[in-house]
Amino acid sequence: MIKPDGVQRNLVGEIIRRFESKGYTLVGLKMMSVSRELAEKHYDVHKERPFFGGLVEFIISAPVVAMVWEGEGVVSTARKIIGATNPINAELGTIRGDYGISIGRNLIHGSDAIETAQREISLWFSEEELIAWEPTLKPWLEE
Ligand code: D4T
Repeated sequence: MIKPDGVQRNLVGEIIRRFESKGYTLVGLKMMSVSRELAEKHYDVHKERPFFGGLVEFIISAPVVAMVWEGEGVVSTARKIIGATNPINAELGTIRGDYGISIGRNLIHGSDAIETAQREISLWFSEEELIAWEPTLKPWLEE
């Protein structure tokens, strides 16, 4: 999910480009204003943390772009493409390393495990919004 700072900073195209160029397949995409209820559910694991309130306010403060990407190793590789949670520690070449300076403005959320991805996909998308398609490029990307 491209967070409000990524949208406001006109980085939507750049962020999508990184996943597309790597070879992943886009199967879901929508821009949306996030309800407080969805933001709270999404960050439920952090509800006892001191930054929870501010994080929820931030996520609902402007539109986000929710995406579902598919392909070999996508969850773990996406974490590498995204970079460390705190952009100050994120390697250059990652999204957060190249475009961020502050943990509360780290541009993008990525699911941290397959089970989390499954939970988050069903939270953010209905089944009809997910498109199963066969990219003609596939044999050139995966053996
Ligand atoms: P997300 O979940 O947004 O992909 O980030 P990470 O998986 O990399 O990091 P996280 O779950 O630990 O943190 C969730 C979210 O909270 C913000 N945050 C985090 C913050 O504002 N202050 C903090 O001290 C921490 C730890 C940033 C990401």
